[in-house]
Amino acid sequence: MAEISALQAARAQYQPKLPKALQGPVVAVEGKATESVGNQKEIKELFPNTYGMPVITFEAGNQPKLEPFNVGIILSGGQAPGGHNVISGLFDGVKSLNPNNKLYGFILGPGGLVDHKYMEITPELMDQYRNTGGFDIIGSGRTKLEEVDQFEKGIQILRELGIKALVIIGGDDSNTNACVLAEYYAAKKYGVQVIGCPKTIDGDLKNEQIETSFGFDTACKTYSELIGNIQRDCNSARKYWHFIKLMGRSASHIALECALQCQPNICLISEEVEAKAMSLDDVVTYIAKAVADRAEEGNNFGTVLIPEGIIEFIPAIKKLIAQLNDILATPEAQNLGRSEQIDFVKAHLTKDNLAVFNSLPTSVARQLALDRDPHGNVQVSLIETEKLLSTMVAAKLDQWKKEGKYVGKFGTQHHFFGYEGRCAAPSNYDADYCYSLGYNASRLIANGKTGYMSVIKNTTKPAAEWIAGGVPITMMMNLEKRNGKMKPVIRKALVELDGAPFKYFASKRAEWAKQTAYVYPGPIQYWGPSEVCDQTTKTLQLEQA
Ligand code: FBP
Repeated sequence: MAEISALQAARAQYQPKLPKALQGPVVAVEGKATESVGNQKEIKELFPNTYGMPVITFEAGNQPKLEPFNVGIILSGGQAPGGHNVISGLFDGVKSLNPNNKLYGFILGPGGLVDHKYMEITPELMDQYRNTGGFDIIGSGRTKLEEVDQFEKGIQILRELGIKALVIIGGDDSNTNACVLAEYYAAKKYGVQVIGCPKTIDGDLKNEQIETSFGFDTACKTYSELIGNIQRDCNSARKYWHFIKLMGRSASHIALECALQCQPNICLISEEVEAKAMSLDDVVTYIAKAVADRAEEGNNFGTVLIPEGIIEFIPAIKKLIAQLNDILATPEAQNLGRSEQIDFVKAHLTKDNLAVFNSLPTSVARQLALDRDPHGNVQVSLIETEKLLSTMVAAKLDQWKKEGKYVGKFGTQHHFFGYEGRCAAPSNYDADYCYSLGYNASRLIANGKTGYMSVIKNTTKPAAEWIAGGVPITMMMNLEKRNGKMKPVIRKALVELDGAPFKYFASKRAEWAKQTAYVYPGPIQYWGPSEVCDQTTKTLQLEQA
């Protein structure tokens, strides 16, 4: 066995908490028939076997005796703290139904199902990963499961291994694919159930039924510790403006939560930039003004939090990306080499979009025009927005200086926090939440459900009061344009500008910009007073208040 740290050894002994209802046998209580959040007619036609199913809540009851069965699990997409606990919860849940049940992990994401790469998760293996961060027990990947050929290859191995149900742990795109797979296997009467689990540090897989995606809590606490440390340094040396880009491909939930925890001088919120139709110059002016205002008071230092997806929310750039996506989806574009693709793209852009394209620094323009992930998303984590913005702010301040305005000194440091937080050891919240999600998935399987996502609600209360159940994935769907075509997808939850977390931030930000009101959250604690160890995110607290 690999050598482990003293903390990891102690943490391995932690027994995650379960909702009371899951602590014994359960019955599934069914609610009313459901509708999708949008495009009801189209989604119903696309998912005739899995549309309209009721929301399920588990209550204490009698679990009928089941024959032994096997389950498969897949980790899909970006890492998020707590993934191993979803697996341990599922493992323990499946074994509690019958000790002869087996759990198989497909290796390196959905590709493992298609390529028949798998391993059995034994009790010894499982014990090495309890309460640890990372997805390394079986690895993750971004292969998109959407072709009939992939589904058919999948059923071959599922049958060979006697797998009755497959659990897919993923974000909005991966759970959309889970639903498509559930529908296909139901339509073909293959007898294999598919269950999803809400994962993503981005926090954008949430809705009325899902309070939060797992990993958001730990990732935000990890970034907030780092931001707090930077703020102490910043307030000690008083000579730098720190530009800190934070992960979160589209939504700004991570940036907002870190702002609520750390009280930086500035935090940009992409959704607000879009709503106010701000240009890149407007964003730069907003930051430069705060820098100049602080300089007036002799404070030539500060912190700026930047959500990584911001570039896509600037309306002119958003329009450009939408056209780039359509152009890149054409067969002609796909057959070209990278440099030819840029010329092709430029030749097909409208005049307005071409002007925006040409106004961007070459590296940013290339990034927007070329690399997409397998789901067709721009890879915003590769765009150095923190440097782009600080360079533009410096230029704006120089211009104001020439016009006679006092702007002080502007020294900068740049940071990007993303990968630092995705594999952190799960906080108590994520450890318990994830274990419960996995355990709960075993109960959805035992109750014969397919096309459902495992959900745990009421999580601002003590774990015993958490509510366990399932939500039909079709309920969260609408049609959106992807890779040039309208596709059924789970609707992404962006920051709501009339929601409590943003409203609280908006009420405080002017004060935080001017004064130095930093908060230093410190590292995640696993043992100690409950108010230190067991707090949920500020976002969730404000949303549930
Ligand atoms: P998921 O949506 O798959 O959970 O991933 C989210 C994320 O961590 C984003 O925050 C980030 O933009 C992206 O993954 C980075 O992807 P990669 O790991 O492929 O570099």
